Amino acid sequence: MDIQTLNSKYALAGQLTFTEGKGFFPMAVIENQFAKCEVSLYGAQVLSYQPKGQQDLLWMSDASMFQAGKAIRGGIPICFPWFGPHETDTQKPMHGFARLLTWNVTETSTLVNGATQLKLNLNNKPVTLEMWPFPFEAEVVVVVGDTLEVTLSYSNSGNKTFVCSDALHTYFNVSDIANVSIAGLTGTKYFVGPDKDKVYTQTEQLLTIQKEENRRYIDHTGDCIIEDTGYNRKIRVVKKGSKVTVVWNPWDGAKNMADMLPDGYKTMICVEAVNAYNNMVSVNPGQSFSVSTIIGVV
Ligand code: TA6
Repeated sequence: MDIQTLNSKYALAGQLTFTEGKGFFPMAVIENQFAKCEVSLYGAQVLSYQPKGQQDLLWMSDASMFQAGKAIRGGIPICFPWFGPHETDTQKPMHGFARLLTWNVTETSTLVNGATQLKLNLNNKPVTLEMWPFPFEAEVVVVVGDTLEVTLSYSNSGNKTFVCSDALHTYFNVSDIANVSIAGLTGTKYFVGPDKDKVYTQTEQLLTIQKEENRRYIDHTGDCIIEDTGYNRKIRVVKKGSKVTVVWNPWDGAKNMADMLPDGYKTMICVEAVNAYNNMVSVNPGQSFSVSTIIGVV
């Protein structure tokens, strides 16, 4: 659908319009009494969420590519129907295909509390069936209020059970990684990177980042608080329907990434709502599953 048609069907006067974003990707721009937010239809990816009077809560790489077939580096990438590399075929795209396809707008509305809601949808098509042989219907619902709530739901529209993994791979914008600590993970078991065999338990009350971190906290459903003394704020990260939390900062590894500046790691931290590993999601025909992340300044 072109921008003009999107606006004529789904714009909300004074709150939501569609425009052409970077890479010519159609984008919803939402601005209401609470915040400004941009959502790319490519990947159903929230790119920015800036509550009034705040720095953006979300980080976007200055070197991100906005190019069909490549993932956008920043905001909230949607990982589905697998998280990380594909289990048996590493030729298939990292983190699934949901972040590499353009989603359709199905509904926009203003909620009773004044928040703005946008619904996007992606169904199976030949290109998805080639990579993953299951009929599905997926929806992303973005609610922009004094918090940002992003929900990914998917249902099985075929006749065989599928097992998948997912993530809301949120990149948070921070003043400097040296000013950041993360609470809410104490006592939780985690492994590092893909090495599932060595399991550690976090003993520290606060996680600080002083090197590359790629921790996968298992059986973790609670909130995290990201404290940033530079921006003088705490961000609460709430999840629903997610049993794994991933904390990632590539540190020096940013140098080897085509879509991140070498010092890009200094102003970001990923705290992700994930289902994977010992918490894969199994969806029977006709059934559905949802995962949400809710972020806001406390
Ligand atoms: O969620 C952390 C992670 O799985 C890391 O291992 C890291 O590779 C990252 O995601 C980014 O993946 P991407 O495909 O976006 O480069």
